[in-house]
Amino acid sequence: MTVKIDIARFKNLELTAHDDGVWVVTLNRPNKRNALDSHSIEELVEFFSTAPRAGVRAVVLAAAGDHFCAGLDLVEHHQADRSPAEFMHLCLRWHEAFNKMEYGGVPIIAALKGAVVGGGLELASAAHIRVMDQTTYFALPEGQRGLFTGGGATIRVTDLVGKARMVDMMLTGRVYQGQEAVDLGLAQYIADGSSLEMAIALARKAAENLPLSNFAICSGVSHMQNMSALDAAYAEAVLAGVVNTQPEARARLAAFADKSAARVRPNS
Ligand code: 1HE
Repeated sequence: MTVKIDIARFKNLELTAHDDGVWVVTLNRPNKRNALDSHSIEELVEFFSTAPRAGVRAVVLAAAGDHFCAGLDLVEHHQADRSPAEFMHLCLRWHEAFNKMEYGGVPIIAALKGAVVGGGLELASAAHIRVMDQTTYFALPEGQRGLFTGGGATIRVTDLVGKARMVDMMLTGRVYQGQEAVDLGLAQYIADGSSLEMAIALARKAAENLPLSNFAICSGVSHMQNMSALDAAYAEAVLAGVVNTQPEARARLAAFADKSAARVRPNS
């Protein structure tokens, strides 16, 4: 069953669908440096809950303006004067959105620029591939603001950079940028020019894969990381049983067998 995404319902996200099934989802509050207010989070939940059933082949997560995302909307948070329970429930909505991204089975490529900080880094780290440009920098300024991460940084950013670097980033507000950020794993690619262009090219490449293969890649790896090695091996075998016998793969296997398919070669 394919559901339809009603683009007109989205205000803080701008959605553009391309013919090849690649959707560009743009955070669209540049005047607020794309800070995530509660409405933006609800739109992320809505889009990423629906995308896996709407024929979306890959997503580029982009941003309007010079900065990817400034994290939690601190002004809304200040004005709302939330209770502990209210903020806990808000954080659970962030987790709902970011888990839908990480476990939804649709490849998400983040096109980063400028500030990727606080909850903005939590959002970026829920994508499957991160592309930065020369202006991009990463930080977790929560500690300096009297706050703590609430959108999954303790899990996903720690996964990317390791516990010691994560704690250092939070304690000291350390900023990472340039090639060092790639070397640490905060991004997988650094573009000389536009990160958006590179992200779209990567999304197009991913979108050429069969959707069921991408589903397995973009949900299975994350689920298996949460399991014991024994259970992960079992789940991998079951998933491979489904994916590797899909009828849609027959033509690709036939092309390999008759030598018409491209071979894997080193980069020239
Ligand atoms: C914002 C926000 C925001 C900008 N919430 N409104 N995140 C932070 O601690 C990052 C806070 N922001 C910054 O450090 C800077 O704004 C930036 C480095 C991102 C950009 O600097 P700049 O000089 O380009 O912009 P600006 O002048 O600081 O801000 C421009 C406007 O964006 C201004 O609004 P205006 O109406 O006065 O024009 C700012 O108020 C607004 N703005 N950032 C609200 N974050 C689930 S827990 C997650 C925990 C967190 O994410 S804590 C947040 C960490």
